[in-house]
Amino acid sequence: MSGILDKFRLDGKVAWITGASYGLGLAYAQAYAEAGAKIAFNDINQELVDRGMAEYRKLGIDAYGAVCDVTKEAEVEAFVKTVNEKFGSIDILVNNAGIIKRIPMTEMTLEQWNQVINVDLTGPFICSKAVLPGMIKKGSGKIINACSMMSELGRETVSAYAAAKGGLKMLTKNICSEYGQYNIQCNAIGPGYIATPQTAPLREKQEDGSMHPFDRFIRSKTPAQRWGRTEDLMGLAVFLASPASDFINGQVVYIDGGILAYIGQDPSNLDESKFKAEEESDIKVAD
Ligand code: NAP
Ligand code: GCO
Repeated sequence: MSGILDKFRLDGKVAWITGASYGLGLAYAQAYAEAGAKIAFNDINQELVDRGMAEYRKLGIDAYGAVCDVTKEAEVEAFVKTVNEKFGSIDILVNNAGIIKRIPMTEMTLEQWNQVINVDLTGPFICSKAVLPGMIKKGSGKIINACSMMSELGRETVSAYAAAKGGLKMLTKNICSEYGQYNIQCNAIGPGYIATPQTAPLREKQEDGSMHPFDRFIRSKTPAQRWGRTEDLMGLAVFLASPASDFINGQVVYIDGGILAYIGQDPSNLDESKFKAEEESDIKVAD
């Protein structure tokens, strides 16, 4: 007789995590593989795919990886066709690929704005559109979008990213609304501030060795007074990809250490001696 933990298994499922050579995407893929899924991932260039493949091999995961730009519909369709041929139709899509540009809006060019919107919002549209027909035919599917604190809050210099992540929250609700009738669930993970290469500039030590002001700020806004780690997100990623969440749809599940619930404290009250350096969670190809 199967027990409740079997509902969290992904045996026999095919999972595609976009932009998963490192960072949160690699963590999601590792968790899915441990839960029994076959893993497919893409990234923006061959160097990243090769580094990602090396990481997956180190983890004992026989992943399929290829270069695919999520903003290019033809590349996405070709990637999905290959995965379908290799593993069968895709059961789980994680729209993880993302970029951010931290530029004051008055200084941001239209090209920079469009770059962020294209990857962070249009990319998930293109990738979801590519996998939905297979999910409809199969009578089940899971689409998980990478939302953010910026799906709910603004902050200086991230106008394009916040607009994209806010839009992604509504795309999540719309895919739920349109395809829930086919037993397809579309939800989103809303990470707080997680120690990955994407947030490394916000944690870099100052020249005098002191904490980055933003590091201190985020710790003062987080009840746990720490940055999230990629492993903090793995359980939620498996839950949202598994039968255990079949009646959850259209939700953004925030995994932020309490940021959205907490007004925060005066950063100067923090006892810096308590903090150990946040380890980078994964590889990052040099820019
Ligand atoms: P990240 O630096 O945002 O990496 C995402 C991956 O996607 C990178 O490998 C990136 O390649 C790749 N990518 C970029 N553009 C692409 C494209 N057009 N097609 C395919 N792949 C592309 O990593 P992360 O911090 O692990 O974040 C993962 C996701 O979670 C992102 O959507 C991010 O916005 C979101 N998120 C992150 C945090 C956090 O605190 N880290 C919090 C909330 C939400 P490059 O290395 O060349 O850019
Ligand atoms: C920033 C950060 C954030 C995080 C994440 C928070 O510059 O504010 O990069 O945007 O990446 O999205 O949830």
